[in-house]
Amino acid sequence: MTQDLRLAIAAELERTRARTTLLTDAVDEDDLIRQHSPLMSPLVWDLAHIGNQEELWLVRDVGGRDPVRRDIDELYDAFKHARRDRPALPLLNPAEARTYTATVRDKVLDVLDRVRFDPSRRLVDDGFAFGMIVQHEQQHDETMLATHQLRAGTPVLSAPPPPPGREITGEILIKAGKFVMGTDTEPWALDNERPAHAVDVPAFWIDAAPTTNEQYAAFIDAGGYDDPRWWSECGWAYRIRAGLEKPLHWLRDHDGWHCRRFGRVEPVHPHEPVVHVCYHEAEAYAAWAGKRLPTEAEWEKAARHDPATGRSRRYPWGDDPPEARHANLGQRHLGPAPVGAYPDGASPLGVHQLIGDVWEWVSSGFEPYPGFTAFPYREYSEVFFGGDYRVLRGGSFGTDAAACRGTFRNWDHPIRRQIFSGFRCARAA
Ligand code: AVJ
Ligand code: FE
Repeated sequence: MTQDLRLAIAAELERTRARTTLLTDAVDEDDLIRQHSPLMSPLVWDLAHIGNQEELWLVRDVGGRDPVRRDIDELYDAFKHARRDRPALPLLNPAEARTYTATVRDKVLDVLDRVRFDPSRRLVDDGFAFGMIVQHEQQHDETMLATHQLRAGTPVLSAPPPPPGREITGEILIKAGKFVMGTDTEPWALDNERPAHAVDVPAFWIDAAPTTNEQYAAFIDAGGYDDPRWWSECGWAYRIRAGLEKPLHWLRDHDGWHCRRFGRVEPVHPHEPVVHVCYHEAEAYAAWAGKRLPTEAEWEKAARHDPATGRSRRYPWGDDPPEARHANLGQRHLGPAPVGAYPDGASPLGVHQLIGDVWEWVSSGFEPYPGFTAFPYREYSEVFFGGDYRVLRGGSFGTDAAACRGTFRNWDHPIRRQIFSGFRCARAA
């Protein structure tokens, strides 16, 4: 058992590092050091930060070993320097950052060989600290993928196109009643997903698929960006201040909408979920459509509640981990798949693509569940509760399966749209 866990962790660490290497070896030195947007870190900061978090938790804390580079902790502490200020720091250069992360990894593999997964030590029980660090690296890989999307210049990433879609329309009724939200049993679930607790959710309708580009373009064509009726007060103020008039990366051409994707310009695919919209745009679209965004509890009930058994599943399709047939995850494709591309990933009631493709904005702010305790550090979740954040659910095409499940909670400022964010609508029944 213990040996299986060790092997599974080693495989996850290696698979994840291959993705980090792909994202950082794809560009030249100058592109690693440069800041592609004030919203993002230089890629070389993410790289060394990945190594530094791994050192802090797995080498020093779990392993009880001496520091590799205590002198750089401050540079790679995300709370000490805002993203826009990071290029001016005396960062490790690309070669140093690669050597540092590799040195840390060697030590971690040694720690992993010797560690006892002692159930009375919560940090290592079930390999939690290793799972947390795998997820941390995958989260930064998704952030680096968003940096690649913002980067100018010739394309460096490629991937096969997603599978074809099929028509999925309409709404699914989710009946009133209690369901279990959050988890006590998912071994690598992070603190904000815990504890499991019953929530009584009134009946509601939820869209069977995420909002598509075609639907979103109809909102633009109907003057949705010019009518404050559809926008919240602060959403409208932001729409004016930032001059929003279409999703980020869209371009209007003589023959319709195009978008820039990882350095290539492509026609906007009508049946793919819209991506790169902020919360305010999602909210305005929903109001224009006569609907609203789902609450976080509604989203999770649609994704996990099995009406036949009353149980909450790990994923919409059941308890099995994601396979390629279930969901568009893990950067296998460089964009969302058209709706209907993953019938095997639908929920028991027929809600499609809750997992993968695009992160889905929900109407809830980022708050702790009843009984929350910060673990293992306050800075992962707790310091963000009660702030100006909205929750996003379900993961995107750029989210790895290790950092995505029915209970996983992401959050960001409601104005952010450089992330792979879309939405689906709901309404009261
Ligand atoms: C959970 C995605 C909001 O990237 O800011 C990475 C994850 N926390 N390093 C982020 C995270 C610390 C976090 N999000
Ligand atoms: Fe981080």
